[in-house]
Amino acid sequence: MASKKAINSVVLGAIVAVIVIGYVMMNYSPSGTTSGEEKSFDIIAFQWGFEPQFIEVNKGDHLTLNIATDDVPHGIAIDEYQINEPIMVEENTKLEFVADKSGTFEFYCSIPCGVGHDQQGGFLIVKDPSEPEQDTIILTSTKSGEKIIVDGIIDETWNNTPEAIFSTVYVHENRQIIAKSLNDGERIYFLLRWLDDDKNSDGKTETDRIALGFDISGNSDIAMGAAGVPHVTVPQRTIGQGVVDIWHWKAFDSHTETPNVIDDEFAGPFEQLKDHYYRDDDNNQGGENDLSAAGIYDSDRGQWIVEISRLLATDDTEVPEFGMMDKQFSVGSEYKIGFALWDGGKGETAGNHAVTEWGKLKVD
Ligand SMILES: [Ca+2]
Ligand SMILES: [Ca+2]
Ligand SMILES: [Ca+2]
Ligand SMILES: [Ca+2]
Ligand SMILES: [Cu+2]
Repeated sequence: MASKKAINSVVLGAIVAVIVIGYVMMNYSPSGTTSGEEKSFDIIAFQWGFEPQFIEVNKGDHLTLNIATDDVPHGIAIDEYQINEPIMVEENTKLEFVADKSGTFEFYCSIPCGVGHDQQGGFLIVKDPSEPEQDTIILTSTKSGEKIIVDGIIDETWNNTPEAIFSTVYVHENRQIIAKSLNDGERIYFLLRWLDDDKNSDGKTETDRIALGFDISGNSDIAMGAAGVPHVTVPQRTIGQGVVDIWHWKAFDSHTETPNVIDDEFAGPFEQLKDHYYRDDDNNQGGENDLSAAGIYDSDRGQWIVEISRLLATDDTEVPEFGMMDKQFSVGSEYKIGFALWDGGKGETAGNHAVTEWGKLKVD
């Protein structure tokens, strides 16, 4: 049922894309003036999410949202657009409005519908074509013969390694992750630092965490894609229709009650993730945990310092139905890299976290 819907929306999306492209071509003018396009989306609300979860349009577009529920009554609210409408069983809720404000706006369920209600949300992303796109952040993994010890202590070699700063853009904005990378032709190393004023690593609060994501399918919507994904039915690591390798470090792991843990994970498309969430150590569906990591909290500066390492190439290259499981790296190539960050002291867990856009990892 659900996959049929997904297919229908893909087909519909393709038809819409053809129409839109045709429309754009017919109306193309060198001056770049647009009066906004007609864009229509079919959205399914369910316990507890919306599909699709990310709707991306341009400022000035005339939007039609056709929304239906798959189970119980829900609502849809977008505060910044003063929208709040019920979605009743076997009825179509039709919303028409002009996307006249640019930015990323959360939409959420406005009718209590069960335990996952608070997590039921998505994002309307309104781009302003006249604003220049933000430059892609490039992190270069420098070739080095020096040995790096993965212990959370900054080795001498790191001091001579260039850094790249990734800023979070969704849910919690402008948190900065200072990243460096080295490789020795066999292993890749990352040094990650970020400011955080409390060390949440004793299991008494939600835990501090960081995750790296590497786009595998090439079409993952947003780095880690994940902002606001309902946790109850779907772990937070969805990435639209994409497939992502995820390296997920936790200051404290509540499953094993151990500090300083990294999971070697994998996330597939939204509809499939429910059944195929892969986590090496407690839900093994094949594959090895190929990651090593260590984090130390620097209380003088109020920052986390985490070192992570993995072989450039692992043995986990295939899982049935999904293809590649671990992203494979080789010297001389470029990859999409993104980050997610949780501050446990602020109660952040599951989909409540900060994510960056995709940046680029260049392995030299
Ligand atoms: Ca070290
Ligand atoms: Ca914290
Ligand atoms: Ca692996
Ligand atoms: Ca993996
Ligand atoms: Cu709901």
